[in-house]
Amino acid sequence: MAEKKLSEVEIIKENSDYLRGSLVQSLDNKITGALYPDDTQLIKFHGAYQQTDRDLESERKTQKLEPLYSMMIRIRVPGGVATPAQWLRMDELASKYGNGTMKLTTRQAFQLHGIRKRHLKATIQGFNEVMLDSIAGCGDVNRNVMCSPNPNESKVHEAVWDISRQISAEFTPQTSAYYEIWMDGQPVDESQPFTTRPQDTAAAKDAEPIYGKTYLPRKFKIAIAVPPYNDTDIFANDIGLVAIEKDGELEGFNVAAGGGLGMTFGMPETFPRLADMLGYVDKKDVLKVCEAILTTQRDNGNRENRKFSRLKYTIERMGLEAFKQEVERRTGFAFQEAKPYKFIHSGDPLGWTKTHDGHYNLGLFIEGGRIVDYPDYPLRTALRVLASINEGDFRLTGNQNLVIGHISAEKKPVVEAILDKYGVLQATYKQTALRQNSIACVALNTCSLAFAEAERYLPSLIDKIDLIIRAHGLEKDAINIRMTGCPNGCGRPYLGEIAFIGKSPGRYNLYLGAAHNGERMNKLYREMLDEAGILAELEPIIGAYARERQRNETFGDFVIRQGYVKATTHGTNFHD
Ligand code: SRM
Ligand code: SF4
Repeated sequence: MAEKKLSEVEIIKENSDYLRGSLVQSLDNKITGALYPDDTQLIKFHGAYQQTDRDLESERKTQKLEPLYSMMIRIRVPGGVATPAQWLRMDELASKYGNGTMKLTTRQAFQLHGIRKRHLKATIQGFNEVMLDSIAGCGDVNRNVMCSPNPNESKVHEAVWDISRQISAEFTPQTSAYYEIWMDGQPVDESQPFTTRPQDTAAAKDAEPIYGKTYLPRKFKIAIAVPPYNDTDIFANDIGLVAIEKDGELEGFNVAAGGGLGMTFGMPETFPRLADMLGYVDKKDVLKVCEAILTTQRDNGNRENRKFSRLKYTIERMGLEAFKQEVERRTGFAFQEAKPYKFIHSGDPLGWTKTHDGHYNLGLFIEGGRIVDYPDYPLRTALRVLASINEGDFRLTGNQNLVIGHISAEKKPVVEAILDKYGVLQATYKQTALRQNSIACVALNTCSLAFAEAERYLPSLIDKIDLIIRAHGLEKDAINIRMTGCPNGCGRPYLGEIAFIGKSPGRYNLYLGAAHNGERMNKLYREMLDEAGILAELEPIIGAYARERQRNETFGDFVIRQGYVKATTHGTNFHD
């Protein structure tokens, strides 16, 4: 039988000497703003992407200049909790080296855009000083581990946050390349148990006991949610963990595997897919189970064609039962039957909530996750001022929002006064529930894969949809609405009750009918709509929803009951 041909990225990883490649030379090369081609793959494992400013593409071409290269860097925040000092540092770096904005991502991480190659090292050193890192921000490894961003809401939330950081530490690459290249070999503060640090014993140096030399076949994602909120959209992940509690304490997890959302237009053999439930495990076994799933994917995932490398395709190929048995063989124990749980919503609770230890959390709506000073709304300044009083912490949510967490009763009025002064509270409270439940991926001008706008366009489209929503008295009805600039799924559009996926500039496919709680994907309703087409299609459906919905019926359920679309019951029938 002919030997299978490995994909190019596999060869690059194999030859990279544990992710070093020629990155040092690439960074030193002053003739171009770009990296050498192989290094553009390797730098992802260090958390960065080489990008170009797509707005300037034709202008630069006319001027016979190379594209305006810059780097995006993704900074991991396991479980999403950042300190005020970390927030202030990110804010500072955004101005000093970036484009003056921060992006809160759909996976509870920070992104900085527009960093010149020559400033990348200083940027990385800058956030490392405050115990943040970007290793495994991107690349064929386990990514930022998500969990409910309210650790102090209950004891269960606290325990879950702790486990998310343990999982993150367990699957952080061990190579010392990151520290060698960016930190001149300096380890970070070892007193911090959950931050990454190089393995300093000779034996451990550059061995990757979990990943091996070529890491995983593709990216890998883990998220945890605490019912009734599925605010991390766990079913979109390679591993989704549902926290199960007993008498107010965390008992264990229902474990789901094989979620992933990317697909390619015109290739129906690619499809978004939600994770399948494997069963329940006690909390003491959860790391072992995660490792068994991850290594099963490591050893069985497709390394020839990256379009089919994600765990979802491995499971489809192996069959769910065979996959489950292989995971059980690796752990040495069987899954128990999944325990009952109920998700009601995949959005974030906004406004004030009280924590189990007598403090307060404040959920803020951040449109598109972008922290920037708008001409009439100094959001970034407000959050900088707030961080400087050094109270509580800054929690990034999986819906691109922000929770100001763990505020004492004494400081609550101070926090409120600052946010009120800059209009941040009003910017959360005045919105329709539809807008509060919106997500848009970055798309243009930095994402090289975007076919259409998303983050820069969705707000103005929602202005128009809001008119319809208000006309029908639906301003308090939470409907998940999501937009991405391509079908890769970064804004988890397949889990939007209403979703737009960019096909070409100004044209979108419209998808309807996902479950409000993230347990069912949507389905294609109309193709290639421009704005007028979108509004014309949505107006009658929203009107019908206002008039004809049943008690407590969500928009996603309504459009299926009324036959606008068929329910998607599995990734394999998404395209039907
Ligand atoms: Fe993503 C690639 C942005 C969450 C699926 N994603 C990209 C790149 C790096 C484009 C590229 O490869 O050149 C985007 C960078 C744009 C930019 O300029 O910043 C990008 N993805 C994002 C973020 C920033 C979107 C956002 O607006 O928040 C999110 C960063 C998350 C993080 O902090 O780690 C982001 N991406 C997601 C999610 C949602 C999630 O994980 O919950 C998905 C769908 C879930 C999944 O993985 O299946 C997602 N991104 C993809 C894919 C398709 C993967 C696939 O299996 O087909 C790509 C393309 C690829 O990997 O080939 C991609
Ligand atoms: Fe880019 Fe597509 Fe991801 Fe949007 S969904 S950030 S356009 S890759």
